[in-house]
Amino acid sequence: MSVQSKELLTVVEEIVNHTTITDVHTHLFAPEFGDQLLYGIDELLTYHYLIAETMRVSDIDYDTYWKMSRQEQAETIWEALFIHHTPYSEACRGVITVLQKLGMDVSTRDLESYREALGRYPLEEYIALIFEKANVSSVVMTNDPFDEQERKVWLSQTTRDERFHAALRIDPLINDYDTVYKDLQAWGYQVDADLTESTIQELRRFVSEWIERMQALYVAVSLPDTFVYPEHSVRSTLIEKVILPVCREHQLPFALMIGVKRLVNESLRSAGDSVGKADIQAVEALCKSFPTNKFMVTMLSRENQHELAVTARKFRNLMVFGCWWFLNNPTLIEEMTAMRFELLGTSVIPQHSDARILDQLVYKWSHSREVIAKVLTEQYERLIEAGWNLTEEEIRRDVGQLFNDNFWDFINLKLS
Ligand code: REL
Ligand code: ZN
Repeated sequence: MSVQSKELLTVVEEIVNHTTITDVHTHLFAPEFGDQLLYGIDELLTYHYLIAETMRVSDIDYDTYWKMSRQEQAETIWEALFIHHTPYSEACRGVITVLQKLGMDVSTRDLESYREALGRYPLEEYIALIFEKANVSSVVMTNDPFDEQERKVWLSQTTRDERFHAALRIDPLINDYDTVYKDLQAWGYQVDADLTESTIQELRRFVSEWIERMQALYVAVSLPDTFVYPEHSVRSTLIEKVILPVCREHQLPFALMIGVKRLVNESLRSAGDSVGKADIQAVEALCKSFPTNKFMVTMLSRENQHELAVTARKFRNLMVFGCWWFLNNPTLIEEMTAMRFELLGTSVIPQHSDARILDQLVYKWSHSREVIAKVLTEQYERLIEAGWNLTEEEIRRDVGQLFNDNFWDFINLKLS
């Protein structure tokens, strides 16, 4: 049955809210990874986005903050951002949305009562509750084989919670080879500082073994705003000679997250990264030179978004995903999503959560769903005005593609 203009928003919202999501990029961990899985109110409040915001409104010095226990840090942030100021920034509102959706009375502003109420859940129950409230069916983790704590789990663990997929993250290899080749040597790979033919072979073996061990869905890296390709550099050689051949062999996408300026303020630690506009030609050159490789790309600068969407029109091996980090704000999600829908139709992965704390799945997705439903409704409205008959099944199909199928189809796509 065709959907009429006046009921459109309600129908789209209903479908958008009830379609379960595959979250293609998070920093969450399966329960097998122990305390690497962060959750609960103290973690929520000490999210690095909120640390940066606290430092703007408080005169606490950095060292004092970092020396505090996690609970004290959370209390400092709660006082600064939620009691002495109004928490309407996106990251602050996120905490309120989580508390509200978990049934807390946010009008009391009583942190201790939230701590007690949420702390009562056994972990397994809490994970199930958060996945249900967020209506997320599975998430992709960010898995770093160079991280000692994580590595140990991978080397000893054989089973994994099925809701958590793996992505092999190789930032240290690509961005810091001069340091990490020594780790690789210690782990039994015959590699040198120079990228000789035998070193290349060994590096391929390393990447391949970790893809298999993790059953990774894709290989990923974050790159600075200064990233260029091709160039005479270790990074370029590693991408061309190691990463892309292995990705081809396993038919996995290579995900590039471009535009981060790491640690512009070191005192802020994890909150100290910033953004810069990158050169789209690197993406164009990769997609063009390696037509049988698949690339998932997100860029951090707002200024890169239009050219990225245009580049995806030119290359079927490019899948644009998410509104990353500083772009994950309603105004920017709306602008970017509308532009992507207009340029790419349904062939985009509009969002990922980037959740670092389990509970964040609830707010990141409820906030994004609201904006995506609005933008989608506007697209449909224009079509209906042009005389197009739209059915509920078609809306369901589209939302299914945006929230799940586009990702899974791209993972399974074989380009030869
Ligand atoms: O995957 C990344 O590199 C980034 O998303 C993270 O490093 C960043 O800290 C994250 O929390 C942003 O949302
Ligand atoms: Zn991330």
